[in-house]
Amino acid sequence: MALLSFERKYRVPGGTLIGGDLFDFWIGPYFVGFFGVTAAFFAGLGTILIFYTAAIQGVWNPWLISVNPPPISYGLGAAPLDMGGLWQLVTICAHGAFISWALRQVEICRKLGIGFHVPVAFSFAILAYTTLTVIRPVLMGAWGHGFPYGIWSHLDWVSYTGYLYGNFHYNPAHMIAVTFFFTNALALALHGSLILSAANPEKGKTMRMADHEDTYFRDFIGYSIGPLGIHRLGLLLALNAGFWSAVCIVISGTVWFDQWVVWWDWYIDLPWW
Ligand code: BCL
Ligand code: BCL
Ligand code: BPH
Ligand code: UQ8
Repeated sequence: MALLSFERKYRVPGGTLIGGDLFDFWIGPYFVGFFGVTAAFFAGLGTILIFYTAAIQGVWNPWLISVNPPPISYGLGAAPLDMGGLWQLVTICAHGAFISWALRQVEICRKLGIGFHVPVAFSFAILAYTTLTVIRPVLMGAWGHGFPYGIWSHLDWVSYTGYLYGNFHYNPAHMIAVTFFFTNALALALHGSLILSAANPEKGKTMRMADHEDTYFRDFIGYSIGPLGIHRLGLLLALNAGFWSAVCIVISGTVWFDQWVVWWDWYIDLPWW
């Protein structure tokens, strides 16, 4: 990617969180920064450790490679490398890489003088990951409750963990999270199609702008949320999807131990039926 001439104006020094002008430069299109170096370090080391695990297990089929957490019996202690210790190291590297990634976003925002909305949004994804691999295992007293890092094995973990609480669909926070994911896709389908309908006309026709977009929905359903509003709504839906996902799994096995369908007994027990 060539450096576009107008980009020179935006490639300003400063705005870093740490280390002053250390690593305050670009390589090709990438801003490096202190957190670019730490991100590259943790991502590289974590990836090497995954391949090292594959090597000691002798498994090279990508679908079957799996870095497994320690057995529950190790509790919250450090496990030997081949008994889940590698999973613990990869988990540390993953946190190092993800958090560095978010802080590098913050530095880029500061350089450009824009808001921190993207790193804030990404931190909800990190929160969901941390909930699965640190917060819930710590609350339950063993690293063994984390999910294994493998393409098939992590799906097995989801299925197993779901059935541990009967039908996971009855988890009320899971219901809220699923509803946010579905609504999010609905909103993006409406937004993507509406923008293309106005901003990408046939050859020779003029492009329409926000007033046409507004008018379409006012004509159609009597209300338009507006061009700024739809982006606020999209962000709200996506962050809630991540947040309620974290909630639905952290309460399973910490405050709720039974089948999730039993939780609804309060509803059957209401006095007026
Ligand atoms: Mg999962 C599926 C990664 C947590 C439930 N999951 C997937 C696959 C991909 C993946 C292999 C497609 C995801 C996707 O398109 O996302 N899952 C993944 C990662 C994490 C994770 C990296 C994580 O937290 C670090 N998954 C979880 C937790 C469950 C879970 C434990 C609740 C969220 N996941 C499921 C279910 C399914 C997946 C259920 C599937 O059906 C699907 C699948 O087909 O599995 C086989 C959206 C993101 C993008 C489009 C951006 C691009 C992301 C790419 C594709 C990720 C590649 C990951 C790579 C193989 C991991 C190795 C990294 C290297 C060593 C650097
Ligand atoms: Mg469920 C969870 C939907 C059926 C058991 N389930 C979820 C939620 C979501 C969902 C609400 C996962 C999203 C999430 O957490 O993202 N489930 C869902 C739906 C159905 C469903 C729609 C359905 O039937 C239509 N679930 C079932 C059935 C159960 C069940 C009934 C199994 C039998 N479900 C569970 C269990 C869990 C869920 C158990 C969960 O643990 C999970 C959940 O809520 O987890 C929090 C959050 C996103 C992440 C964790 C990804 C984080 C990404 C990180 C930060 C970055 C990765 C970078 C990557 C490595 C980079 C790659 C390299 C680059 C590409 C170069
Ligand atoms: O850069 C980005 O996007 C281009 C950031 C990102 C984001 C952002 C970014 O800004 C935002 C706002 C979100 N994700 C938001 C969300 C949703 C709502 C909160 C939520 C649904 C979600 N992201 C989910 C997911 C998922 C799912 C559903 O599984 C995945 C796979 C991702 N997001 C992935 C990503 C990346 C494309 C990117 C991002 N979301 C973050 C890239 C990053 O952190 O790069 C630095 C790290 C590396 C290059 C590699 C690290 C390697 C590790 C050390 C080893 C691997 C460990 C891992 C645990 C193994 C897992 C194996 C699996 C098979 C299970
Ligand atoms: C080996 C090497 C690369 C070395 C680099 C040297 C070095 C040390 C650099 C340090 C810095 C560093 C750590 C760089 C790392 C570079 C790497 C490895 C990056 C990996 C990048 C990555 C995680 C890619 C994943 C991409 C992916 C699959 C994304 C998911 C799919 C989606 C959702 C794509 C979105 C499309 C897109 C680009 C959207 C952005 C966008 C938005 C959101 C928008 O709203 C908008 O309109 C206003 C746009 O238009 C302006 C957008 O473009």
